Amino acid sequence: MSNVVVMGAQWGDEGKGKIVDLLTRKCDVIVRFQGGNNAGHTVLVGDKQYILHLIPSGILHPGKKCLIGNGVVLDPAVFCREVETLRDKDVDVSPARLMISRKAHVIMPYHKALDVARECHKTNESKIGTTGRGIGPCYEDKMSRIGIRAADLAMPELLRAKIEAALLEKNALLAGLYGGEAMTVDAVFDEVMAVAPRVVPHLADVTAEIEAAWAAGQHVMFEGAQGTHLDIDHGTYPFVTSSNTVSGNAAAGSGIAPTGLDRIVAIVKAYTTRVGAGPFPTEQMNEAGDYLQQKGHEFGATTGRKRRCGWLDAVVLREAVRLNGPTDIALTKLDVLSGLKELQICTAYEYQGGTITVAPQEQNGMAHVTPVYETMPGWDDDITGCTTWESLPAPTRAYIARIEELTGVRVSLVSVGPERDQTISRG
Ligand code: 2SA
Ligand code: GDP
Ligand code: MG
Repeated sequence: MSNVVVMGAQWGDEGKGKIVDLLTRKCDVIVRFQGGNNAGHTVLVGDKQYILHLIPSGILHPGKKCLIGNGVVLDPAVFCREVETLRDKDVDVSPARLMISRKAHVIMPYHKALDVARECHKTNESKIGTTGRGIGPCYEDKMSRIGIRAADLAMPELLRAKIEAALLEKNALLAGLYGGEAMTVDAVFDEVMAVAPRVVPHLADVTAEIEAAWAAGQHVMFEGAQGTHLDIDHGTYPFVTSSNTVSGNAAAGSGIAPTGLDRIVAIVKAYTTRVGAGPFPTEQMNEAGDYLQQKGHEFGATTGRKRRCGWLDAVVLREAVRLNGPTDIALTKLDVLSGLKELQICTAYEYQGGTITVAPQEQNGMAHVTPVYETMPGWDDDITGCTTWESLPAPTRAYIARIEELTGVRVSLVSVGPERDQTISRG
């Protein structure tokens, strides 16, 4: 393996954390390239569970370097808390192995307040169900060219001036439009400066770090967050997150050329989940959905919200294949399907009087499709102990083969449980 991108093919929570952790063994450097602490990547190591929100999951492997790229939005207080939690568990989080791009944008207190205020003031139908972590408002400021970048944390005068300029607008919204409390420059400045000295030693030139790794013959992994259908351009807009989650952003979001990306692994959950609002054609608000939710322990890793659950959607997957160009698929949570008599796979949508096999492009088009299903036999066997392809029940292998047919992509990894060794590699 050379340089690999790991990205979610559905609406996030496909099990990226586990697969990144697994593939990290063959890599030397792990880079986060988009999103922020809205992400929740769960990794189980023995009896210890780690949920990483901001720091690349590779941090759990001693000696590997972890980089937070320019495409990430960084909440400095959350960064410090996550560093401390990891340090308490004896993980090395020194600046020598954990670095932040100077160009990454900083989530400020007013971003979080705005995120929450906006959601509160929306009608029920238009609420996005954000994580409330300030992600959208921070990316807005980046695009409006008034954002605060990580490098500014080492330049208090510039930081203060930028806060002053930003608050002119933010207070008009927070206090004026939404009727909340105005924020003072002093309070915001002091809050950020209280943690800045712990962040500044981690600032680095991420491009240079990756170049140095390559010059030394090392391999780099790019760890995606959220999923393809939450992408700001290609997802179910406006019910999306505020960054590009597709594989192409691994290059722009970490400051390298796209020619540096060799392998692209799409993480596919064996069924579909979504957390937050927005269309979800194969959602099952019935016994089957409850079964998946409970057996799969489908709760948000950041907010604890119950995840919505439904059948596998091959239209969603084909769209992900178009947008990401995966070389192979890692199929996760197959064990959760054990015990279901029959499995449904959505192979197409009925939409506007016709049948389509890729996602509609109109706003909220996905809310108006009717899934076309095919039925496959389920299996009763507990597969959590299977370690080889041959030991999987025949209906399980048939389900995987059908996914390969419907997507045109090879399933190279099969995950049958949350643990590192509950994975079947097909080479
Ligand atoms: P935001 O906060 O602006 O990014 O929210 C916009 C939409 O993106 C969804 N979103 C997510 N969906 C799945 N998983 C995410 N991470 C957490 C997890 C979520 C959690 O690992 O479980 O704990 O709730 C994630 N982050 C953002 C979000 O639900 C909105 O639909
Ligand atoms: P991510 O955001 O894509 O990293 O996924 P999350 O960590 O938010 O959610 C995936 C959950 O599924 C985590 O609790 C994982 O420990 C768990 N998990 C991952 N792979 C498997 C699997 O194959 N089987 C089961 N049962 N759980 C898994
Ligand atoms: Mg998650």
